[in-house]
Amino acid sequence: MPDTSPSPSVDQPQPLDAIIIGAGFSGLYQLHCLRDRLGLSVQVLEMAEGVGGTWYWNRYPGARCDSESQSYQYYFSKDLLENWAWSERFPQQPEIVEYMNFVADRLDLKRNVRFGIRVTSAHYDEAANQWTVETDAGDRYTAQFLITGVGCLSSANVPDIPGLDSFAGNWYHTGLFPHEGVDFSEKRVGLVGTGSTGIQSTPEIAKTAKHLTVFQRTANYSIPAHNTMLTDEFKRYCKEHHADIREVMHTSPNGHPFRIQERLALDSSEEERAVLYEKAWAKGGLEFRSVFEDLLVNKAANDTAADFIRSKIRSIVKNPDTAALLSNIDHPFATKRPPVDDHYFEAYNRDNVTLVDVRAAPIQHITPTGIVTEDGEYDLDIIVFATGFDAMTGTLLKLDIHGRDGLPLKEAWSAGPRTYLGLQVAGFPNLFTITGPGSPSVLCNMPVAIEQHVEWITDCIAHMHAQGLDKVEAKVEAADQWVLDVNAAAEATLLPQAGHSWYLGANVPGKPRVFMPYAGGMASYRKICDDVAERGYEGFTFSGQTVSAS
Ligand code: NA7
Repeated sequence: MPDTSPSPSVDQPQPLDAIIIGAGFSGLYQLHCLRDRLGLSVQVLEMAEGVGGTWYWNRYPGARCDSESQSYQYYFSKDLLENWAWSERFPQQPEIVEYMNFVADRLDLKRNVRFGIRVTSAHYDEAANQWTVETDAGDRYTAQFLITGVGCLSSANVPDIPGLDSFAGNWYHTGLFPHEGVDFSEKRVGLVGTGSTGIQSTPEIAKTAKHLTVFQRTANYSIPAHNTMLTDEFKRYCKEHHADIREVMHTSPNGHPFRIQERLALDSSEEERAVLYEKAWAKGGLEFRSVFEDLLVNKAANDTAADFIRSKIRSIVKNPDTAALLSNIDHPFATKRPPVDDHYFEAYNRDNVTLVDVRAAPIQHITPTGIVTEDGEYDLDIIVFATGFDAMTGTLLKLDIHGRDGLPLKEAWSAGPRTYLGLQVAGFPNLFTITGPGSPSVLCNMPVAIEQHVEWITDCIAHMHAQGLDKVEAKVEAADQWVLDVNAAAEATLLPQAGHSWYLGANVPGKPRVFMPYAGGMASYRKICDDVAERGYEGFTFSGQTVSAS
């Protein structure tokens, strides 16, 4: 629903305490914390016509969250927890947007959000200790603090394929899908991409399309979701056990509501492993990863899970050539974001679905009538690009942020993102980046990562007010060390072995190859942030003075 609440006029006269960019999970909670807990003046600027962030835009067929619904919500408010109940095990996109509206309305947040406005630049003025933000509506806001809540997967990556402009049919990117939906009936549809999104869309599009051709560059693991409607009993359980569920999420490395089993894959016999994997497969969801604790650190352990999934693919897909193509996976399990599906592999048993290997025969160009690979042309009426995002840094860089002395963020990050704790960038005082690169973010169940960041930022600003401080900035040496820590955390896992993953920025031509999220685990990361604060915000400089003990 478009919001019609009053917003400041062009060139808002009084500087605000804070400007927040984005009205998704991050921006809404940050607004609530700063406005309602600290009593600050805050304006949220949001490009969309409603709340929801990533979920506002990602309306593609089959769009559904991979986190279990009871964990995909705010936990800071008993009132919110008690007055909301999810209907399905894995919530669909419309229900998530409904939830975001429920929160925004219950906390009366929309009156401080200006919708339908895009930030075009942000400049820090050292003398005034102020951020000036300009928008595509030609107006300007100033504030002491600038906080980005722009999401990690919000900058659509449309591949630069020659001839796309000439395509006579319609084409769409899943991250910018039309709100009115797309009618695939009687249409020959081409779907490019087999990440989480392509894997969710395939069975849905196949249901109505005349023919669906899936263009696969990299085969992918996927675990069945076994999605289901939630029983009243389960809903009641969730309401009565908030604290227990939160405790599990807060102590697990990925912020999910299940514990990683404390056992090593190779300590079990082949038969024992098979039983455990079967059980986990039957349960479904991301919990599959928790069967053994060493799947992401020991390649031999990982191979056991990878082989199990490959054998499942071969047992599901009837055409042996298609099965071979789908199970020819070139990276260890879960080193790329592991998708969760609703009968993805089964979709290839339909007569109207074909898989095309664009690793062996790459896409060459697009004509008015279809996609041409080295093997020939595929006639299409519609193309859907499920080709992912310029993840983690894409949207931040598009904001055209300039720090001290006009330093563009693009320049500060020319060799890859450099942050301290994923929260701040040296040279950009009073700028906070919620779930920024260098924080666990996409390796964690997002609401858990978001709540932790928002609360840490709120505490930091409260601390500044209490101490009469007006400026906070990450120290260069603290950021340098954190970049090393982020690299070391990734190197301690198998994650960098998926050389083409978006965690590394490898999906966007020309993007520096740097492992961006912090892979040391959410629980450890939370402790690091808490310790930093406890030691007087070690590694940060306040009001030009070094408060740090280091
Ligand atoms: P992903 O995970 O980045 O997947 C994108 C897919 O698109 C992946 O299979 C890519 O192959 C493929 N791709 C990208 N560009 C091309 C070109 N030019 N030609 C052929 N194939 C291409 O994005 P998703 O939207 O699926 O998921 C993003 C996250 O959203 C997901 O992890 C969840 O957290 C939610 P590649 O693997 O690069 O060879």
